Amino acid sequence: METEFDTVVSLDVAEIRADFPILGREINSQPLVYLDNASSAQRPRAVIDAISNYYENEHSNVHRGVHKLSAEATEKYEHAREKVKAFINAEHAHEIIWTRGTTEAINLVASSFGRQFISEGDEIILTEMEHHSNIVPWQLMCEQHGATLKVIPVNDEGELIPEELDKLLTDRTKIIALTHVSNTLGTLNPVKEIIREAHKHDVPVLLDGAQAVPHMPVDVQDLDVDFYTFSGHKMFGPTGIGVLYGKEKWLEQMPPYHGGGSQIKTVTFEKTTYEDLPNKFEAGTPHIAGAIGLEAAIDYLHQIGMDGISEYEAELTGYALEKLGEINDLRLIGTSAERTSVFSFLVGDIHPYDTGTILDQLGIAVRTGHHCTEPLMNRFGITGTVRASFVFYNTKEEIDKLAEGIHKVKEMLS
Ligand code: C6P
Repeated sequence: METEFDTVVSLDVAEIRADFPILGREINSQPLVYLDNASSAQRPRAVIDAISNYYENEHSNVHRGVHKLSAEATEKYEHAREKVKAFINAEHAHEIIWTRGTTEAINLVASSFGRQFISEGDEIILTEMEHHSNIVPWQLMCEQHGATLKVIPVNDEGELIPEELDKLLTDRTKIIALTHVSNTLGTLNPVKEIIREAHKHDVPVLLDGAQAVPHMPVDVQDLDVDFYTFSGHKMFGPTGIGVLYGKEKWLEQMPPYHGGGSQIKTVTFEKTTYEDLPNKFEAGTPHIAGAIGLEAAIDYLHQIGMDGISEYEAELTGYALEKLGEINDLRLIGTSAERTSVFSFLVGDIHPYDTGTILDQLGIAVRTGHHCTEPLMNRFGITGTVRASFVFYNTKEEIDKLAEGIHKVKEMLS
């Protein structure tokens, strides 16, 4: 199915870079080479302007006032929800729940789905490559209800071992939660196949889409996924805003996560009744500017075209693989053929922090450490890596600078 987000255009990267004010900065007297996008991407001027325009001209609380400003703010806030619905091709706008980010979205599902559907002896399936945000909420829920976690292992390339899923699925399996793309390995998981398999057993699937949504078109109906989560700040939008998509049939059955204003039909000291979706899950004054900023980010992505973005990033990925592959002693952690533009690596026996610190002196921002995936680090027998992650405003010249930087690190520390 064609959507308004399919337009393929060839990317004018110089023009795109000019849209991101921060990319013009110098760090340590060097032009900034920002390769920490998987942690948090930068914002284009359009997003910054949408947020300041909202605060300068349009702010009021939503869903509360009869006055014009409140009505306008409510309209904009709900318009942003419609925009997200179209962006991921959800069937209904009320299947889009605003959250603070991926972490809160997964906590919402673990807690609320858990209260409704999980009891002693039930099982939840995760994978070995999950971010802590897709482990800890399930652990907390399991402790509360007496359920257990089962884990799909990864192979040496950093890919899931699909046959293991069949072995782990039992009639006690209540949900499978896994990442669409690994934040550490860059692996793009075969999520459609996993969802199909899970549904054969009537088991719903939650996908953590934090590292997928900024890079490729996502269609939740085509995936037939039950829950999908992502964060605004990784997709060029504001921090503090994120999305939980859930199929209506699940969200309808799940109890509220937070309690408070704006989510209720009636309150007495004896009993509270709740609003319909999505309000049931949105207690309290929400991050209105965040939703409006996220809409501006989606418009920006739309303008470039998600297909064009993934094509360009695939080209950058190929180039980075070639350049990093030429460096002796560089060990890539995560070598799946199905991958995105996230690269975790070690250089000889040099500590990742030392590599990251020297790269920073050269103006190159990378992330170092366990990337909130400690179980995955244990799987590879390491404590951390250096991670460079690219998006559509990065260039081949920046990949060359990274490679030169790594050579300098080797000269200084080997
Ligand atoms: N990963 C990284 O550097 P929040 O913090 O809620 O926006 O996103 C959490 C999260 C969940 N799942 C995945 C796959 C993620 O990558 C992240 C965030 C950052 O890799 C910060 S730890």
